[in-house]
Amino acid sequence: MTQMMNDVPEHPEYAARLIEFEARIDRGEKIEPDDWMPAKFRLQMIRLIQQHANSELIGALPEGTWIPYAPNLRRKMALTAKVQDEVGHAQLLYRAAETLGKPREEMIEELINGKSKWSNVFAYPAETWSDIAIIAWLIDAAAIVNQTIMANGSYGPYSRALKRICYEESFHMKHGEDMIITLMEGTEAQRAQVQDALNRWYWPIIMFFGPHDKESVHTEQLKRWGVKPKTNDEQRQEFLGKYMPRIYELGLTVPDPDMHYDLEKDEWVHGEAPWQEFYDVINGKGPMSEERLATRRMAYDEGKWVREALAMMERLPHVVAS
Ligand code: FAQ
Repeated sequence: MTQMMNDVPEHPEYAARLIEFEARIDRGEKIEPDDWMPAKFRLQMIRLIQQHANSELIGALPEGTWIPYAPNLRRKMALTAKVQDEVGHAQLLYRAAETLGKPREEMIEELINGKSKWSNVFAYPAETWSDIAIIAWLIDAAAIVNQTIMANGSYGPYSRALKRICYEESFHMKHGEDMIITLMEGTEAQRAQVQDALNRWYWPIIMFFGPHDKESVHTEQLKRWGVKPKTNDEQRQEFLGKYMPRIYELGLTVPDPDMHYDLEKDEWVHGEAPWQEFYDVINGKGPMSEERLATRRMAYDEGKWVREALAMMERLPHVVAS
């Protein structure tokens, strides 16, 4: 399917249609599934939304593993609801990608066969309960910064899915912040555990926003087509501007000797992230990459009978009706 879509020839009146398409984007109009769009736009949107959907699905795993170990019933219920939301986000996003013509089944198969990407942050282990607090606070915060920006993008179904997702992510982030505050108000050992978790998650979160603009492959085109209103570096800056003060206020530090606030530039300056590690991780060589995919594969195999039963019901509508 992907190969076939790559080979789609552009329409003979391509140049004129492209001018009208870009003019619509400049006027702030949304592009809808039945509208004309360049084949490259369609492929970019499928790539982007598919990767995002994969990330929500895989992103449920580090937190899901901790549900049995939550310290009390209130935390357990909140974490269960959050994990359920993340899986729901994946379903919304696969649905948005399907509007562009790629079947969900194909996307799931590409995910479990390691052929498509998912966010770097979920290829790391969640070692302690404080990791769960950092994920819910800072990874959700980073996701909100990114998704609030992308929700203003030009593809209608993706933009609308993101608006809904952002409401739920805001709850998650508040829940994460509450967990962090509770731990920071606790014992010395609890504070040390949070700092240790932040030390391990800091660089993956810095790299969550993607490579620097000068290294980014897709930003220029995505920006031109109104899909990505702000660049990777601009999004990273927005995150640092909002959350570095909060990190310091809570008495935490980051493992980055170059981190400082530049008064002249009026922005936070961070050190160079371990970018080779980033490229290894997004190409399937993260510490938990294999294990995450193995878990998804197992869930896919165990769900086979449900998919088969649903397919059979679709073929026999009178059975459902009776
Ligand atoms: N991880 O040229 P660019 C969440 C890849 S949802 C992995 O800058 P682009 C919710 C990129 O795909 C998290 N790969 O490309 C949650 C490209 O590879 P390709 C996911 C990355 O597309 C919270 C190559 O590097 N969010 O967290 C990453 O503009 C808590 C070159 O990069 C989204 O997907 C990365 N971090 O990428 C769930 C939002 N960054 O395709 C559970 C939508 C870059 O050429 C618990 N996506 N790559 O092989 C975006 O906003 C953008 O795609 C970026 C940048 C920011 C990911």
